[in-house]
Amino acid sequence: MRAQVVIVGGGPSGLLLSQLLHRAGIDTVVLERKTKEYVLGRIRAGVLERGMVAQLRAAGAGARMDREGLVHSGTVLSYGDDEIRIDFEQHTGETVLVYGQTEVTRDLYAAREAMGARLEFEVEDVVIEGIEGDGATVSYTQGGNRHSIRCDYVAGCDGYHGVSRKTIPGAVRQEFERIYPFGWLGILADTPPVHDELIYASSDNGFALCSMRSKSRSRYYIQCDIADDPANWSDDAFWDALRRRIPAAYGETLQTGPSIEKSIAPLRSFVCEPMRWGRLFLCGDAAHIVPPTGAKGLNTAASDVHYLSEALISHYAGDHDALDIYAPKALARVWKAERFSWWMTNLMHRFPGQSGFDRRMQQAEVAFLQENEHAQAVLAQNYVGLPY
Ligand code: FAS
Ligand code: PHB
Repeated sequence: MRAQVVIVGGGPSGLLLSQLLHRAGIDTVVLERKTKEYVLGRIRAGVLERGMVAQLRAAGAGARMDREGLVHSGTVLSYGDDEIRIDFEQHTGETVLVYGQTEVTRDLYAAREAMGARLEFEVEDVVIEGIEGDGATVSYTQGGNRHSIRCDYVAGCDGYHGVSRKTIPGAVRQEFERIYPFGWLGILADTPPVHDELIYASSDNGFALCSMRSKSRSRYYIQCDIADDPANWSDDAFWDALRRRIPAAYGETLQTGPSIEKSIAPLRSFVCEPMRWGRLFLCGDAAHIVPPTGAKGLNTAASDVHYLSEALISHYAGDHDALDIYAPKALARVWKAERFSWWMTNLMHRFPGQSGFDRRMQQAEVAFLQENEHAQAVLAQNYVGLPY
């Protein structure tokens, strides 16, 4: 088989990239380790930056998002019973869209199938070769048979645990990491959200996030021990812990119900440099991970895809310098997303063994945010998404 670009990974990065390239006449194949149903069963991000919204529309996969997505013009940060509303529109003129990653992925699969895309599922033992030569080869096993695809370029969109990052020689790769000493226990419930905007709550009992998927489906998270297990948490225990972390006024109106999903996400900051090696380009979680506190994971994958799709389209149109621009440009925005996510995580969480001084530093940061419009504007600019 042959393709201009082989895309390893059929999550949001791989699907969005293949859709944008296909619409520009560039031939791709997407190789996905799991089944489509498994990929769609993942519950992950919930907030889309303006850049991601624009890309989904450009990919012809934004119609349901525009119908069902919830436009949010601000968010609430609370500290005990004190709360600050960050007004995105006042500070940036922009909003964000609340629309789950699961639905984004579903819409992208529908768009890819409508275009007759080459999507290969349940592939195993993917091996990427020849990325330093005059053409690459990607081989894989599917249904017990070994296949091989010759291609010009490979996009590694296979997430943190994928194979593409490890294809870059270890002597070349530089990896930067911070692992946080806690996780997020998240639940999905068919209950009306406790507030019409998101609430990022910090309290002496730990962090909580009140989010949503629609006006009748809520998504809540509480900070939990890094070694915790969802099985340790009854629904009632979760609701009680959440109530103790959000302002009392919201705790009194919180509508609880049975959880329909319960899982724990570890928190880490991670970046791999370079994001390109020869004919291999890394995109999304394959190259970087952020703690979800700043809602930047999926959205930074989207900016990678924007830069890479533009570079490949320019390259195939004859601009042979275009590909050299991808990695430095993507990485510059990745590090700004890493900084914001790290800052939000340090601001809002209770760290085990945190000293009294560190706690006062957090409280002083929140007090400054409460009093200073410019500080609120900086948070708003980062949250709605820095320009591409
Ligand atoms: P993904 O990991 O989504 O997709 C990679 C795909 O590659 C997967 O489908 C995988 O099956 C496939 N793959 C892996 N290895 C392969 C191989 N060898 N061969 C072929 N295919 C292979 N972000 C937020 O903004 N907010 C959140 O609340 C949030 N919560 C998260 C919770 C969890 C548990 C995780 C893991 C991430 C979360 N994220 C969140 C970040 C998440 O949304 C990612 O940023 C987003 O999924 C990135 O998309 P991809 O780069 O496509 O990677
Ligand atoms: C979510 O709705 O899953 C969500 C929203 C905002 C975040 C993280 C997760 O920062």
